[in-house]
Amino acid sequence: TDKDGTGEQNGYPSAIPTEAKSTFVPSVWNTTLGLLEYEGAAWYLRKFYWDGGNARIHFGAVMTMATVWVDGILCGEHYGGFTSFDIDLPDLATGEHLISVRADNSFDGGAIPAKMVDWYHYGGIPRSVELRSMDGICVTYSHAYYDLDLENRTAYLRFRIKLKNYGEAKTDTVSVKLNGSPLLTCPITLTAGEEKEIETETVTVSDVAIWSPNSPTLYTFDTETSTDGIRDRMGFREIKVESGKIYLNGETLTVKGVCRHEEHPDFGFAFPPALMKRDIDIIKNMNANSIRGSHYPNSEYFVDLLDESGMLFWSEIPIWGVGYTAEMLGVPLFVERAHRMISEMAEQYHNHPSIVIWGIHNEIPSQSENAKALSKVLYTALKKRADGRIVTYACNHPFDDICMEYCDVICLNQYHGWYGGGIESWAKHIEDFKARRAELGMQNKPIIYSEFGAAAIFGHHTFDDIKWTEEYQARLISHAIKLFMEDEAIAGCYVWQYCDIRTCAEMGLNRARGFNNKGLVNEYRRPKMAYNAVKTLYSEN
Ligand code: ADA
Repeated sequence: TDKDGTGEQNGYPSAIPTEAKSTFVPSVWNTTLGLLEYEGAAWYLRKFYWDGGNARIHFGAVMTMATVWVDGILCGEHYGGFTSFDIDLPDLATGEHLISVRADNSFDGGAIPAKMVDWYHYGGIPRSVELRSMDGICVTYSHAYYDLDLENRTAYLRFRIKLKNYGEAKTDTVSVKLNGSPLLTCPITLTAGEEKEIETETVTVSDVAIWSPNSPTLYTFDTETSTDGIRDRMGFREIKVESGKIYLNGETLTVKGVCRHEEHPDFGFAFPPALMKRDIDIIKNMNANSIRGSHYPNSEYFVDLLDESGMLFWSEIPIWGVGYTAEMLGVPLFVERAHRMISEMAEQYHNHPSIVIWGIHNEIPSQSENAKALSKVLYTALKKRADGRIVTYACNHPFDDICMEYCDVICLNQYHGWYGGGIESWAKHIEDFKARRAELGMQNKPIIYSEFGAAAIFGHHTFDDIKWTEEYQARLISHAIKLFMEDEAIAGCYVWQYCDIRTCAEMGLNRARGFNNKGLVNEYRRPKMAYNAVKTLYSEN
């Protein structure tokens, strides 16, 4: 650790200090005994052997600002804790090298997330790091785009492929195979060191198997040059919003969802794969069909599992609004980072069929002009990608929000019966908001309740049905779900939240145990009464 920021002067970029302790990557430092509350910078150093030639280091995620040195030379930096990034090391000599990474989770004036959030600021390297050998023209990504003729089960498929030439000027061919069969080839010429994105021709694929929650068929595709290649997966599905409804593959979709933090008290954000699978099983067992990845891009491994299990996913960036004033939303560094985070997320997760919604922010002061300008920038950037996904944000003050032109579906976070009003105030709120939507002339935008819920301490029961008991939580959530499910204007909901999570000190004393206790299961995945109540309601509707 480097509390006073002297690591660089102390020579950490170029030598493993004698006081260094060994640790494990991927992990967060907070789960190391004695470091639970540590915030700031920490250094990760490791020697590695290299056979010579161009190298690329791929980081799955580093919280939040990463600075990377190799053999004492600064090689690159990256801001943003939940997306992957690469650092190139051209012509790295044969022999032993030292990589040194400073991971810093402190906050500056443009921080995303802000210091004030309702989760824990874990630090470290929570996703894996890989060393790759790069030769000739290499494939950075290959993104599948398609139009679907659902009736005839025909797809019109093309690819946008990003290439980088690690060698001298070269002419080559890039080819794509779908499920092992040749699909297309495309001649390419790149100058020395050139990086470019190409777009292939469109190919007709007949008899496609459609990806859906009940039948999540995935296709594997290989994108190859003569010296490199990547294998990825995709699924053919269509999500669209029309006349106030959401349609998945031509059928009306009712979202039966749950918000989930990718967090566990013993692992933080370095979430174990087997537990990811278990979470999906627990959520499927509840008859839910969708997860909101609140409040940041989840591990790509998790999204792979969602693709395989047919679970629909909402992926968002960590702009958690209560931490920002309207003024802060206009700070150029903040806006630039937000834009970059949206682009990195959309690029990294492009091929995952489970992702049907992009979220641009959560509970920002959306009654302000700065919020409107930010929403416009982020919404437009995602729409320009034309990947067919729904773009939205979660709003907590729907009656004075001025950003709703920049969403495809109106998503509301509401806590009637918990923070304000009684459980019975839900019905009035819903009617009032529908009137507001009509006033705005936005009846063509369906409504989703993207958060609602109540805290319950696991195992806390009383004869009286009062706040903090499992009974009260189950009653409130059931009441709200019943209202949502019988209302034509409402396309579904996401219960806040799947599991109890550790939260940060800034949330103060209204977070019992230092946890947000609104989970349907506790932090060790033990079900509360509300879990079974939601399971019943989600099976009926
Ligand atoms: C907000 C927020 C969540 C959580 C929730 C709550 O809507 O988006 O992250 O903090 O409230 O529990 O109050």
